[in-house]
Amino acid sequence: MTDIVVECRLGNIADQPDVDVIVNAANARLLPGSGVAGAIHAAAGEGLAEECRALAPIRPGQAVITAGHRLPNAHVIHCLGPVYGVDEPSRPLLADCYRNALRLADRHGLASIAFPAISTGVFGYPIREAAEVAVATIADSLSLLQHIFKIRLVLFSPEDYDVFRKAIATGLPPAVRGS
Ligand code: AR6
Repeated sequence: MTDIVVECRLGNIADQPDVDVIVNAANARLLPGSGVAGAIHAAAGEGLAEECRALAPIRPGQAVITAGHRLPNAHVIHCLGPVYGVDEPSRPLLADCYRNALRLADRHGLASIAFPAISTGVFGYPIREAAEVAVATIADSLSLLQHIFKIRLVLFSPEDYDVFRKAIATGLPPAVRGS
């Protein structure tokens, strides 16, 4: 295990130029869509949707990797989060997204990764529960990672940022917490 930092940022997932890979809160068919997926595909250009076509469909909890195309990041990892109240049990499916994305990035030798709050928009997952699952899954995954040294959680609203910041403060040891 490297010395890993887990940090929280308020901002746009498609504007994280200093990380190797950003995570997309995708739909099963890996089409552009709205929210995170819309922002990532708009910034990446049509080449991303073309590359995605061969990898779709994906299942809830699954993660697949593509190039970043016109994004400043080398790669995008696409995760399908659970639709809250529909894809059950939702907690392990959401945890699978974070675990599988971290393992996939690490297997590709990537050093830094940024996640949005998967499933908490169109898919309706309550933000507090989602933050707890994200942080607990990251905490459980840390000892397995060989290459990743920076894990960033990117939140779109000050309220969501606050929720994730508190989840990090209670769910991770001080040595791992970034600013
Ligand atoms: N950067 C960071 N976070 C964002 C951004 C952004 N640019 N835009 C929205 N969020 P969502 P889901 C926040 O709906 O719930 C799409 O149509 C947002 O406030 O993007 O997993 C796909 O095609 C929320 O907290 O993802 C799928 O059909 C969180 O990111 C479906 O929505 C996730 O919101 C996926 O739904």
